[in-house]
Amino acid sequence: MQKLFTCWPGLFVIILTIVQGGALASPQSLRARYLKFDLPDGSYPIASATSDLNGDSWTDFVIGNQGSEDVVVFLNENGLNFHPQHIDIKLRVERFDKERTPDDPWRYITNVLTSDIDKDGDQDIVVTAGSHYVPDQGISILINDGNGSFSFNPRRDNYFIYAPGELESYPSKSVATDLNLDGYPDIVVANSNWYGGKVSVLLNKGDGTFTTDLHFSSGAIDPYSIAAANIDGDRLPDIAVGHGLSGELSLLKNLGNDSNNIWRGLRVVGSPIQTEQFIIQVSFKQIQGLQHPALFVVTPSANQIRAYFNRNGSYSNEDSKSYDVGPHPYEAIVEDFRNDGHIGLATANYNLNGRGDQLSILTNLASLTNQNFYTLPSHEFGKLVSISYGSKMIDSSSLDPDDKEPNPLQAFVLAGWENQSVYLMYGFDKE
Ligand SMILES: [Ca+2]
Ligand SMILES: [Ca+2]
Ligand SMILES: [Ca+2]
Ligand SMILES: [Ca+2]
Repeated sequence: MQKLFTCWPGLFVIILTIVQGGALASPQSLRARYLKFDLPDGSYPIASATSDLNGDSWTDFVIGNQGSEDVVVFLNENGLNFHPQHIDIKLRVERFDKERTPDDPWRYITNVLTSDIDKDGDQDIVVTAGSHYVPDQGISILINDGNGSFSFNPRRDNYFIYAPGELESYPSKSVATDLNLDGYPDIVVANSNWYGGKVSVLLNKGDGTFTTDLHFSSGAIDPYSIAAANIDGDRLPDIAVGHGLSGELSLLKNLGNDSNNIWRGLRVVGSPIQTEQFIIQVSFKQIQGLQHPALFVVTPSANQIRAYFNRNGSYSNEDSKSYDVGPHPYEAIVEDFRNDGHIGLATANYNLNGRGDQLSILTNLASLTNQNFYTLPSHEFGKLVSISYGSKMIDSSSLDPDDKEPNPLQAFVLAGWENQSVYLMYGFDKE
């Protein structure tokens, strides 16, 4: 069981120097409040997702623990209390009928996402897990019983990925999207691999189970991150893949169904874009005034996020823009944080060389205005690796009215890998 700490008055103020590039107007370091949830030793939270899991309109959140190979669902009670439920997805004992010894290699959870897999109206959880060293890698499905409790059967609800000819690959990120337009979300998995490049597709059979034997070229070496959106206006969702080792960004067109209604697969289109950086996350977002979604690419070592804009179904370096977001962004959220029609960008900045973990929020990408940094106190060297967003997450009615931000219910979930804690940051100062 976690302990819940309420940290008030929260964060102290640090004045940062203006980030390099000078494109942004006076970024500020301001104060936010946060709640901290300590996880058991050895958890190493690596991934997060937000969704209303029990239909009460309050945003709940999910944490995937890399070390302990379990998922923690935090149900949100009226924005005031968060009730953790641990779901163990360990496989080796079940699958090999033997006890795990301390020397046995673990699978590592790499990603969690929510999607209504069985189309019953409740958001389910898709867990991606694996490592270079074990054969048990792939996808675990946690089905929501409707009130935020999840059933998981290690024998029935695990799907293993063995891309043919792929040595030492492991699934790093996944995305859920309905590839064959049958109404059921399918899953596309990036298989990180320094010697090859494959994505695997799990087609949803419609009953919450999947076919697993579909693998496609990702277009470059080491597919690490993945996102889905329709980039060419043909109704079919397509796939973007960000590569780690090769730093290339590729697009996979969804070929749709044939005349017998059999899905035809994914095919790389065009040449990959070379970023020369490890691409840790890709995500699509439809932006006002643009016909097709923009593609946002996170490269931690570049200290920035790059957006690629779609022209006639393709993306290029020439039609892209960089946003300075502070040191070492590890994951980003692109969202209309103020519900005012303006898309913003928030990043979890990984504490590198003792510079402090930060949440960076830029509330208006178009005008490059209102950029603020919220830095965790120096004793919270969490190494933030994941960020998620909830628009109705915290009841901050007790805050000083002078401090209230435009959207007082919003909060960000930040996973602190190193100190095995999760932070909910909220209550952002007015600009
Ligand atoms: Ca809820
Ligand atoms: Ca469901
Ligand atoms: Ca489908
Ligand atoms: Ca398409």
